[in-house]
Amino acid sequence: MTNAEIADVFDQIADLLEFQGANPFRVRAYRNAARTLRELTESLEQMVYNSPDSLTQISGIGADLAEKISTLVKTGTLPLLEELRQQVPMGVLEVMRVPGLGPKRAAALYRELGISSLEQLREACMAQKVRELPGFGAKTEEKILQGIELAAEAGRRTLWAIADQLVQNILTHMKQCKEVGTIEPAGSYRRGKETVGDLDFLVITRKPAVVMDHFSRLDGIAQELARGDTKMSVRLALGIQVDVRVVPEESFGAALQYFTGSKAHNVVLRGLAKDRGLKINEYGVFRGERRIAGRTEQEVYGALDLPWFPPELREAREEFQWAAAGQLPVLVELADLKGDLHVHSDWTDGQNSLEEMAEAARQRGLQYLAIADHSKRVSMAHGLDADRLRRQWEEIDRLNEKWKNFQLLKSIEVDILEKGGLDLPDKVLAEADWVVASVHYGQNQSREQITKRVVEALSHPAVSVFAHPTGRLLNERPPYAIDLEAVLEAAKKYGKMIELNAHPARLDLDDVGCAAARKMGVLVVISTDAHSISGLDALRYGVLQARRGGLSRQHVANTRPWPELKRLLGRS
Ligand code: DGT
Ligand code: CA
Ligand code: CA
Ligand code: ZN
Repeated sequence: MTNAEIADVFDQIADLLEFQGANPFRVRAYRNAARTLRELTESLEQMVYNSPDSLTQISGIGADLAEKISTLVKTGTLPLLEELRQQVPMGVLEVMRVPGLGPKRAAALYRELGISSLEQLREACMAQKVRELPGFGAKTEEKILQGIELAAEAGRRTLWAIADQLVQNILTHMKQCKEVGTIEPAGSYRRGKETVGDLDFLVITRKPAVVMDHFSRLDGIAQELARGDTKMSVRLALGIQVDVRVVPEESFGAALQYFTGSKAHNVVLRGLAKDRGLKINEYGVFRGERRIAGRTEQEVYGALDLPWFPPELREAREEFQWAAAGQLPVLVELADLKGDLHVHSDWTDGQNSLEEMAEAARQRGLQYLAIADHSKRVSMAHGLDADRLRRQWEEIDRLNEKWKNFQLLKSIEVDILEKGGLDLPDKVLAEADWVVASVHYGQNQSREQITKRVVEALSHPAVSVFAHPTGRLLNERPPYAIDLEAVLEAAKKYGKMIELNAHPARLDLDDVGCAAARKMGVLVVISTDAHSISGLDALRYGVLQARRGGLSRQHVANTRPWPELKRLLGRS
């Protein structure tokens, strides 16, 4: 059991106790314990087996909680948890997790309206019964409905990074079958969309039945949904559906084009074909009965006098205008990136030392790395005050003597405070190479309020970039109410940059935001926000998103060597 899993159990106990109206001090003890355990660097499991006495030395963990941690590690569950689960209807846990609710409000909904499932909650909102409860109101009711929508959707779409692992597994499995000639993933996965609904594969084979039999032996299939002569669909245990289609070799390009989509892109394409008296479908491009293209995507697009479009651009946004002008952009690539400008270390909530992070970045071919640990306001992460920050910078100076073609940058992820203003004195910020500003608190402020404090932060001379600009967490948290256009305008005005946070659950800016920055002339910085060495590998997800936004290397700040980037910041 990982520390995070143990912390989750304690959080769940706190939720369930609070739902029951238990003593608030008892509730808080579990919540605080969960937070402490989540931040602990040593493994609880190892402590339980190697030095159980040391558990009580963790702050906030007394004999009782230590005992519970041991039981959890050894048995995988707790009598208390099982007991609470018996007492509280299962669906209530889901109701609690709807944004804007929580245990207390879930309890009121249960007590007053008998609501113990998302479906019942939705019905009660639709019937406008929820707004009548004390402390709820029409606006809350509306918010709850949106929250249910989000919670329902959360189960439906898979993060691209997870889909990618599945795709690689499936490809490896399928290539073990010698009857599989060619196999390619299509759909939203191929377009690099940040979440995918289902996976679509196309196969060329002379023996479809053999290929489908082989596919049905893939590990992790929960259910076979459908099987015909040329198409098979299954549901994986993880919940995602996978479609495999067998297509003839002479139509492969047309099928790949068609099933890559997007639907909107294909609609425009069909219109363009029609204008020329042609017909396009998954079998090819036809003049009358005669197929004039279909074997490759190049051939299919070529038959319509169009260039081959990188799949990331196929959303019917700007790609057809670019093609008409003969100016398809050359999109940014992973190899273009020369540095990562937002990572954390074990000075705050990261897992690796400065040196470990630096060596890992060097191994990945980067020339610079900005250590942007949290500032003090983010107390949960042991954020840095001016003294600790300066000590970190001294260590960075020492480390930098080691390397010739690599540099650690002195940086900070400074919090934009709820009331406006930055979390560290101007004097300290002025000494940094690179200042990342971000919002962690007051995320629920009104559009005016949150936009104002971000615009103000961008006007600060020391700030370099605004990080994870909308705060969204895919499947978990919607964007802040922020006015992105106003933020981009401010960035433009003050010569600041905007981050595309490459964490697979953030990808914030999204593709549309990236395109907006490009059109406004604001440079985008692709950074990982890595909290460990492996987090550095997320750069590629960011690159995919940037490409979806139509960004070329010149639109991305960290394709430049550091000295050049520094000149752009006016900090030479
Ligand atoms: P997803 O799976 O929801 O993330 O999105 P996609 O884009 O992968 O959509 P999906 O799996 O329904 O279909 C894959 C592609 O096949 C889609 O992008 C376009 C094409 N396609 C599927 N059904 C239709 C359709 O009814 N009309 C048109 N024009 N294209 C379709
Ligand atoms: Ca799909
Ligand atoms: Ca599909
Ligand atoms: Zn960060």
